[in-house]
Amino acid sequence: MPIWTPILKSNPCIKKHPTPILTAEDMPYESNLVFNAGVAKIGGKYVMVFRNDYGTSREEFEKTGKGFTGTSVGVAVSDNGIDGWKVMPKPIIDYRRAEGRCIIGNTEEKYPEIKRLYDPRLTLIDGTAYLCMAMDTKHGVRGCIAKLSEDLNSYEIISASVPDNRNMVLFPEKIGGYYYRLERPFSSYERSGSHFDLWISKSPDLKFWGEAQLLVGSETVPFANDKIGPAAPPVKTEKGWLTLFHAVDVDKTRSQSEWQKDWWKRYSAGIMLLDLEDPTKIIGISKSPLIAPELPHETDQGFRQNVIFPGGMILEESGEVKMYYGASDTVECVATANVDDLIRVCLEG
Ligand code: BMA
Repeated sequence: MPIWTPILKSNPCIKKHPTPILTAEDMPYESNLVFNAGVAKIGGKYVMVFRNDYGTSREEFEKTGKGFTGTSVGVAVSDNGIDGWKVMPKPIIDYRRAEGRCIIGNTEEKYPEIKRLYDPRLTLIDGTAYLCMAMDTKHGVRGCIAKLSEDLNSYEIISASVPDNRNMVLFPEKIGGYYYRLERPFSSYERSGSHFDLWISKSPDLKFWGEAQLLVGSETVPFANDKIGPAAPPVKTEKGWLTLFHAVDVDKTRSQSEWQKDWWKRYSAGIMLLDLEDPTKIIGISKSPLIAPELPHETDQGFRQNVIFPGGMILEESGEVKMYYGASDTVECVATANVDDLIRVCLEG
């Protein structure tokens, strides 16, 4: 890999689990890459909903340029949120590229334009589990919200944004009578390049969304020179809503043609604290990365390199926070930290 400058390091309060916690080897069905999962605690168990790309490998991709033949969304359950993940025998969604449609997942009647659903985030609201997913359609990328069935076997889409929008996450409860979500539209017409920002909007019923506001502009994040976006659904603390975001910097030492040929982006994660009563107000935001790509499976071994993409965050009663992230678009990992340290990082920058 090229040497990236500046070198980014995770905040010292972060403890990374040394090895990935879920990989293609754990799958009972076709799988090459298991990553970008959403995680929530449901009925005392840890439920992980993950993305699974299949049909090629990095070696084959590099040699022949042959891409993946499908993307599915699967579910795994664990007692402790770290190991012992039991993967459910079938995915809940399965998109086959050759057929151009989902062969599992009952969505086509309502949304005939769907091509692919991926990067699930999971939020429990009043006992119901909701998935937010990126939804590729024939006319652009949409962000959708779906209800996950209690048996974790099926889902029903209840709303979808206009294109282009992605990386939606829901807050786990209503605030002042409204549901809130963080989202990342791709505002590429007025802003050249991919300087995409993080937005917030609200809804009375999870279907109709409005009063959208810019929450964080990508130019204000010192460790992003490209786009940013929401990561895991926020968790409630005494001091405010704690939420991760991803931040992308590109290797500006390389020419545009080199960028197009190779992978030239680096993804790290930051964290911020939002006002409990008015989450459109930022109380504090980290000025340096909270989680940066450092371990071999984060920097060198995967399908992509230097990608940390968090999708799940759980605050335990002990004050430990588990943060789940896809690494290198290849494996799923976890890091932990103490909630007070995370709040301090937001307040001190
Ligand atoms: C984003 C999404 C993610 C992916 C990341 C890094 O734009 O496509 O699914 O993990 O890029 O490749």
